[in-house]
Amino acid sequence: MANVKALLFDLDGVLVSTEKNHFIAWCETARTLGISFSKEDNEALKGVNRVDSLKQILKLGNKTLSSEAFESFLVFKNKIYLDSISTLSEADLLPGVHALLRQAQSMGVKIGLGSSSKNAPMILDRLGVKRFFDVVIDGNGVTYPKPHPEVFLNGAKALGLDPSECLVFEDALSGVTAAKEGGFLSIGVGNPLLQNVADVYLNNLTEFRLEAYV
Ligand code: B16
Ligand code: MG
Repeated sequence: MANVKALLFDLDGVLVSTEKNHFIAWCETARTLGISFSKEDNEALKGVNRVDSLKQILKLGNKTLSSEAFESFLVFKNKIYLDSISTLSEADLLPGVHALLRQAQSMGVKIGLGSSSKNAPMILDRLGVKRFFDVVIDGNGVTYPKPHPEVFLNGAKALGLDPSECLVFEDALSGVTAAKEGGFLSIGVGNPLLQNVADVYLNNLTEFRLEAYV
């Protein structure tokens, strides 16, 4: 595929390995709720926004909460998550990220973020890579969460591009589904479960050759 004009990146699990921090925070939340929650259960939450993730955990435990309690567990989870990433810095960028952002920028290829996370702006800032992004679409600005394609469609639209001119990098099944539904070429990164699902699979971003797509 040639003629690519933009790269749209997921955040957690693609640019930075914060998926493990989300997992730890959800484990603690589930434990407090008396619900057993495994690594396999967590796989279904990757890329899924905070509200839908808690709904899925409650479903696992066959539990319901009042709207006040639901809200307080969202705050509880986010506090554990934020505490666990308090020392996040540029050193936490995943392999190949910085080099690819620099290369894309120098080649005039646009760069966008398509994340479900409401913490995305703060995390980009802490990683020191905000300056590379031409557009940031995150959990604060979408109506329909992944696997709906809105987050990536909004990114392409903001850049004035067609999905066929953009690549989407994702570590989650929900995100690859969103990319495919939106008409984007999906590049699965760092999650072997995506090997037969994404259009292209990479162990990490050092394996990506931008020259082959522009
Ligand atoms: P927050 P991504 C997603 O980010 C994560 O994959 C998912 O684990 C998390 O629950 C979701 O963001 C919401 O994050 O609680 O920070 O708003 O992978 O789409 O960049
Ligand atoms: Mg992700």
